[in-house]
Amino acid sequence: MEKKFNRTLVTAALPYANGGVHIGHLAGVYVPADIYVRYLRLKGEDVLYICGSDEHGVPVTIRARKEGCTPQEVVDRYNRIIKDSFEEFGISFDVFGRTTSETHRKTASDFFRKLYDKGEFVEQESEQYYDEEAKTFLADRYITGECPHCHAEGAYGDQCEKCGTALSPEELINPKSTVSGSVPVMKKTKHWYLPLDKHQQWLEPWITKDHTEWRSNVMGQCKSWFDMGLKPRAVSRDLDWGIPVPVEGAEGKVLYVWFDAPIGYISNTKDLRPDDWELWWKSPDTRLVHFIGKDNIVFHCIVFPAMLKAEGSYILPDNVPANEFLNLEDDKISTSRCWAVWLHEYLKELPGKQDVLRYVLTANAPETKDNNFTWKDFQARNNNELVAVYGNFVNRALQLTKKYYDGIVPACGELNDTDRATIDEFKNVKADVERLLDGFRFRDAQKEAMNLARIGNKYLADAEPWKVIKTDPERVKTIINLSLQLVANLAIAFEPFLPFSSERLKGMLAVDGLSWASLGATDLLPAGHKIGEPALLFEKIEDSVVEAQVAKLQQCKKEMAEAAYKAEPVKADIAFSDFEKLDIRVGTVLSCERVPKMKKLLKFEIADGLENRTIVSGIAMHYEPETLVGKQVCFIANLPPREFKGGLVSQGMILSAVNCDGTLSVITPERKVAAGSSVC
Ligand code: B3M
Ligand code: ZN
Repeated sequence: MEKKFNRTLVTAALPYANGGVHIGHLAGVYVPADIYVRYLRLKGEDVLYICGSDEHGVPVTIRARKEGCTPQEVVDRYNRIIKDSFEEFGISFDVFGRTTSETHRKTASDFFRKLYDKGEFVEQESEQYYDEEAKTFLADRYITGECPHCHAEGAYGDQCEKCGTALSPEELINPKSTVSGSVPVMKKTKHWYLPLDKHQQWLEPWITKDHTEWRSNVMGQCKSWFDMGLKPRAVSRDLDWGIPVPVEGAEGKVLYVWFDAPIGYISNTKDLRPDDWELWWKSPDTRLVHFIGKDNIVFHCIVFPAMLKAEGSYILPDNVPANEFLNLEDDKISTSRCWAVWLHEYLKELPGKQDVLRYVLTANAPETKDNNFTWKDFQARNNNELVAVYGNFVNRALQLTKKYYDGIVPACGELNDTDRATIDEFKNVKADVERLLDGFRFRDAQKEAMNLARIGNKYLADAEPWKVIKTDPERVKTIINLSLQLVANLAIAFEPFLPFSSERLKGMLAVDGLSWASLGATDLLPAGHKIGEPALLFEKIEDSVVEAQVAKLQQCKKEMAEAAYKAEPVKADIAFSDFEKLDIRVGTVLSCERVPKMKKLLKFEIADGLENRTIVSGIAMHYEPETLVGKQVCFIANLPPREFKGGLVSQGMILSAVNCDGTLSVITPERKVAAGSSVC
């Protein structure tokens, strides 16, 4: 039997307040959740959309240390930035709270204490790395050393970024504390553990038998955890940033961030609804849905439910529609490699285009597998779908209304076969979109909405009102009436997906009360109603705009790589007399051209203060030859001549710097010097 729910509590993962939010976050969590809650609200359902920033944990302390400020300053700043970005993208949270709030501190602390008093934790001592100079236990991320697998230096206590292997700090060779630089020692420490091994008994059937409707990616991850056997998880940490563990003898210990963060959903609900928050969290007729990214699955499907069950009075999630990851230009989104599109930057650089990004991210939503965002595809979807299909239909229908009827909706006359076929095609749109949205299939649902516009374009193309107006003006009234009804349907169907555009479109139609229930109807705009002024719903995006975005990404990535570049070890010493044997000179480039059939080579004529010389250099992939003419370069003058294919002889070697990304830059003197000057 279908469970009957009376309200839905939707949560979206609390973003860490140690950085901004990027398109990966938006696509993975906040846009799909927003579509879902907007849809439920339009249907008149009782729904709350809960979010906030996750302000504890080691990443915040690392950021603070790097920036030389306090963790509180870091989270204050990013809480603002994140909240503003979401608001501007129309992410319609009912509340956006903070895990540093007093409500949250008390809620999380009481929650821990209740589990503690009920005997739901096991206490365990273990050995952990301790920094004796800084007098602090070290979180995994604060320890670096040599990777035991690939032997790269600078691997972290939880992962080697070079080879990607997950590590535990004891595995690092020559570990070092990044706090003081000293060598850490092992020291005993006590922590509280949630015995997930005991919870497996009910967790496993609850997910694998009672929730077979969960997405396969979510189910797959849960099953693999179960197959490995759940293990107790520590819910406290030795750290000075977080919520103190509320038991005696726990000085210097705080709740593990993954223990307090999901409780943030509860405390933020409390702040929003102080009087009836329990109805939302404890009543079995409330449906709880968590929107998250795939890296959070274990916490939302296993750890948090175990916490809720152990507490005893809470409901459990009904569904956890987790998304996979979104890549950017075929590469993993990475903050540290500067490979991301930040929302606050997008808003500045492409103002007013929030719906375009919402559309593209939904069209490419990583619902079942990782997906890819490219600026070319962004442009194509805008130009070929939003502009050419949706915007074009709306514009034609509204312009024709203005032209023929001075903006007044004409009456619908008798329907012919084309009209009836068209109505048949779109009358099921409501049921189709609803079925898809109820099943968390947002990209297909949006496709369905776009299909309405395709139907509209086809209808106008078939009915040809611009021709018929000359022979049968009465007939055109019906065509325009039906087209306008379709436009009104589009405003409704797109409302959960593209809220800003639907608002504008309703303004153009001069209506505000189009309800979801009336989706599919053909009498939304009565005859005689005067519509507003038509304007373009979407604008074409030029090549230069997306090219600039790609260039910006490449540039930022390059600068980041340069800043992080670790130079090669220096070669063995040589005698000074050996160095003196090298004759390095400056020459002026007289001409420079590509060598036919040799795509790497450039042929130079160099003025060297003597008789000039020809030098062949393998830098053709890095320079347009004409840009080098007139420049001064440094070259080794006393190498034996080298012969290339086709009898080409090089009399020297041009010196270049090799950048960390492999690009070559010729070395030139800082001031112009006489051709042939020697370099010493
Ligand atoms: N802040 C991790 C993340 O942003 C974490 C989510 C908490 S949800 C309770 O991926
Ligand atoms: Zn490694």
